[in-house]
Amino acid sequence: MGKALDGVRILDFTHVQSGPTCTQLLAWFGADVIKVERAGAGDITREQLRDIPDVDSLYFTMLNHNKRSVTIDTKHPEGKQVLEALIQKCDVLVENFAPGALDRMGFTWERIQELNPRMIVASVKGFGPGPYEDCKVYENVAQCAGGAASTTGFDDGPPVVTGAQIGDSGTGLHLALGIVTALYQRTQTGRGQRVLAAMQDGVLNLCRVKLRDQQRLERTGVMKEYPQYPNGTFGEAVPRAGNASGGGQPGWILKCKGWETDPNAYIYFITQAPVWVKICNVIGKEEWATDPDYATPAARLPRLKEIFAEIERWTMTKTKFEAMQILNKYDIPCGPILSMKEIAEEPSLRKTGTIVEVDHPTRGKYLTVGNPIKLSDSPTEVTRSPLLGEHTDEVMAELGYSPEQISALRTAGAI
Ligand code: CAO
Repeated sequence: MGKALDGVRILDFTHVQSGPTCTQLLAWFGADVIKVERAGAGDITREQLRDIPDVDSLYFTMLNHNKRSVTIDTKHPEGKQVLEALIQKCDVLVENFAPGALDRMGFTWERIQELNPRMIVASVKGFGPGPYEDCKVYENVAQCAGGAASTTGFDDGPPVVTGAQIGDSGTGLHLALGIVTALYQRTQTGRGQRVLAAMQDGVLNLCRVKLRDQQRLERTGVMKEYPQYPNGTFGEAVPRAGNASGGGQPGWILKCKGWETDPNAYIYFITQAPVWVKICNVIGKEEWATDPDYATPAARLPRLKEIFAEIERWTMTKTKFEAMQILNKYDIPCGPILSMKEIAEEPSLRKTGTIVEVDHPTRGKYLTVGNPIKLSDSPTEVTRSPLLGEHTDEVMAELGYSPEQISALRTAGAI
């Protein structure tokens, strides 16, 4: 069966996490992704957080599946010529260098246009145009600058970053969408274009509801679904909401049986309005179904702390999975707090290809997260990440270089 992006060639100049997650997705959809790395070293993540000496780290292997690796010194005059040939042959150049690095290599937008007017040039940068545009940025900087950290955590604690890599992998996703959109537009215009996904913008896009709340706060001075209501105070900016969820359907994380020793014996419990009567019955508080202090969502908002404490008395008598089973029977929205160990061992995730076991020549077998986006006509097969420079000769031959020319370029240090 063919793949959605069959025939699309990507010149992959990405490194670390944000860019590689983007090109990995495109590779899973069938694009031929040619990753350009520096000879001898390669993507810095190959050697970061290694768990086996001299073997590509999980950090690298889990972000670079289904790609080919070529090593080119892009600052070497003859290396630049190879790169020019690649630019002429590819559809998309993806990069996430520090600002200005591509220009310093001599590959400005104008130069790339000269070489290939159909080329789409897609970049991740930390910030868009503005006071910080020249800054280097990593994941947590983006989380802080995009509004996630100031709104995450508890009211009485410092700002907190989240384990979900919304700055890196989140921006990679945004960039991938920009690229396929530009490819689609090119089918009509015949022209390439630049695609920019700034990490601050990507994080802010994911924090959209918090900008909503900023404006609500400015208008009303209070947000009744936040844990600060009714006892705490609100300041000028959206506060950290702990584990609270939306206004109509308040939620919180509650202890389950075993919480004293298991750090993940918890459940997320949502007091969804349509099932309020069922919740009252399950936890043995039938009288709350008709008591005017509890019967309506508005009446419950100032009492959420007390209500969740009562529900927790019930959840603490069950394991998170027992509670799930009972609550799901009544369509009460809830979710167990799953540890990474539990997720890694979950058979249903293996079955759907969301967790995949991959074999690697020097590492052996390891687990990875497969393609989270499933296309019915473009199934994903996850193949291992390339060794450094594994495909240099193959790609050079495709560009028309003879074995003698390849060998001369190698001797010159260009590849
Ligand atoms: N041959 C020769 N030189 C190469 C090369 C190759 N194949 N590949 C890269 N280089 C050079 C670049 O040209 C650059 O040189 P100059 O500084 O002389 O122009 C140099 O390697 C380093 O590139 P860099 O500045 O991008 O790398 P860094 O490790 O210093 O910074 C990072 C890393 C991530 C902070 C920076 O790339 C960045 O801000 N990127 C944009 C935002 C981003 O994607 N951040 C997320 C990273 S994931 O957490």
